[in-house]
Parts: sequence; structure tokens; C-alpha cells
Amino acid sequence: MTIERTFSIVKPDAVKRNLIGAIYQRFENAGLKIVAAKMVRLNAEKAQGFYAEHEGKPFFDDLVAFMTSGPVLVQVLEGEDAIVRYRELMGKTNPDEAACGTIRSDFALSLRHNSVHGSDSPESAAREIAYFFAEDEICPRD
Ligand code: IDP
Repeated sequence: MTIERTFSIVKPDAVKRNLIGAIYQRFENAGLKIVAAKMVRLNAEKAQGFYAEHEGKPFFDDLVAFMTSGPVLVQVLEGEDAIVRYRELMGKTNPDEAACGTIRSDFALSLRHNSVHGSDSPESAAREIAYFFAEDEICPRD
């Protein structure tokens, strides 16, 4: 058993549709504890830096436009095998391919407007957490 931290975003499409509470409920129901959270409005530079690995891909500019189109909630989730378990809880990137009962299957609108982000590896989690949170903004939980 490994207690891990992973990084999560409730994306603009979900915030706009008042789904913050419903999505946070999914985290808590799965036993993932929220140890840091804040609402932010990304600017283009911040969004481009976050998604730097996708720079040059055909969907990059639209992805940045989407992620800067309204406020997002960013949070750090902690729990046993949190990185893989949260990816499973989100479901596949494309909601049409996401398993029933996953967040993306239930809430996402499209491949781009897919409601949530989650780190895909321990290295990404460490980078993404540090991209948004100072160490003293993360509150260890019992
Ligand atoms: P992930 O969010 O499931 O890790 P990534 O491949 O890292 O998926 O893609 C980042 C985000 O870019 C996706 O969540 C989605 O919002 C958007 N995206 C990925 N592929 C496409 C595409 O082919 N068209 C439009 N948007 C895409």
C-alpha cells in the first residue's frame, strides 16, 4: 500500500454547470482526501505551461482557449494508490469511451470539454502539484 498525492482540476465546463460539489463527492466517496484546493482563473501562459507536452498538437490552441474560458478548481488528492485510482475514477479522456459510472462518462460533454484532469504518473503529479501549490498550502490529513 502506497499513500500518494495526485493533482486534479475541475475544468471550466464542469464549474460552469455547477458540478463542483458532485465531483468533489466522487473524490470523497472513493476515499480520496482533498489536502489542498483553490479556485483559479488560468491565463494563456499558465495553461500553455501546464500542457507543454501537447504543444504543437492540432488541439493545443483550442485546449488552452478552453482551459482559460472560466474559473477552474485545482486540488491535491491524497490516498492509497491515488494516482492510478483517480485516473480510473475519471475514466478515459474521451467520454464516449469512458466506463459507466466514471466522472467523465457521467459529466463530460466531449473529448475537449471533459470536466476533469488528473495526473498520469508520479512524475507528472509532483510537477503539477508544484505548478499550482506551495508546500505550505497543502494540509496533511489524518
Ligand atoms: P488526459 O486529460 O486524459 O490525461 P491528455 O491526452 O493528456 O488526456 O489530453 C489533455 C486534454 O486535452 C484532454 O483532457 C482533453 O481535454 C484535451 N484533448 C486531448 N486530445 C484531444 C483531441 O484529440 N481533441 C480535442 N481535445 C483533446
